[in-house]
Amino acid sequence: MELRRTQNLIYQKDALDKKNRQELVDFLEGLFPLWEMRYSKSNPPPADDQQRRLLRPVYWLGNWQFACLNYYHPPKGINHRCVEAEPFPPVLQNLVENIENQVHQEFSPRDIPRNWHLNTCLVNYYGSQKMNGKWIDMARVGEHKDFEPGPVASVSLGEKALFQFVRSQGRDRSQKSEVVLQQWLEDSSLQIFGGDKFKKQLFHRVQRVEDKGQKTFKIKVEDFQTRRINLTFRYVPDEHIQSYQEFPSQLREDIRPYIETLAQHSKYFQNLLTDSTK
Ligand SMILES: O=C(O)CCC(=O)C(=O)O
Repeated sequence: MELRRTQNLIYQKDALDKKNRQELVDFLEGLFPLWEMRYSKSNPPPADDQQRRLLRPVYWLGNWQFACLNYYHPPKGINHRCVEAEPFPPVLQNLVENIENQVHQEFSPRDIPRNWHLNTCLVNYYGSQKMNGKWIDMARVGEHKDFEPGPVASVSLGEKALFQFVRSQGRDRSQKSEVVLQQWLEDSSLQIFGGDKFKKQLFHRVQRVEDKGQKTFKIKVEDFQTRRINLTFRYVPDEHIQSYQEFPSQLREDIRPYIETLAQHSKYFQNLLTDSTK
């Protein structure tokens, strides 16, 4: 098994064996991802942006960070951002346990927050969307940081993606960000990054996803062809994950249509709606 390490960055090719990969794909193909809008009634777009759909469908496990509530961003953005969601299925529990062990072996304790454990998973679906009869490639993610504390682990399936750590030029769009390090993330690979450099100083992005036409997934999103799935595992302090019922009524109203859509296929979200009407 090929393993590449620099300080606070691990890349492991073939981290999933065939059986685990297939189990994971079966699980993912059974999900019904959401295509979320960035803003909502109580969180309208700022002056320099407009209401828009995210570039890709997503699914969250552990807790759901709806884009329209803004993502988890300590120290200020910790309340009413993370809605308790479905637990990790067994196929992910084993994987997560292995990753957590690896982090404790390979990372310095100063880069692992107290109580750190991977309790949040964002599943990103990369591919093309059919618009006015034409397939448009949407397979990328702009530069950003993940603000959940501690190391983040990322598992990739499908076509390989060019992942880059960049030094950002901020809001000055005339200047290109400087690529500091890049890595092709291959099918069944695992990447783990943490520490100040990779989490706090540099941004990261997915510049493009190969389109060799071989690897596609049966994902239940209309007019969307998925050729790559990425799972990023993160840690949100448990006390910042709140149940839907604990959210203020305006925020519940903003996300209720999403919860209702999820409830069409998920027992967990069906029960959540039943409980919230009691
Ligand atoms: O798809 C990837 O490899 C990266 C995803 C990512 O940057 C994120 O979920 O924050």
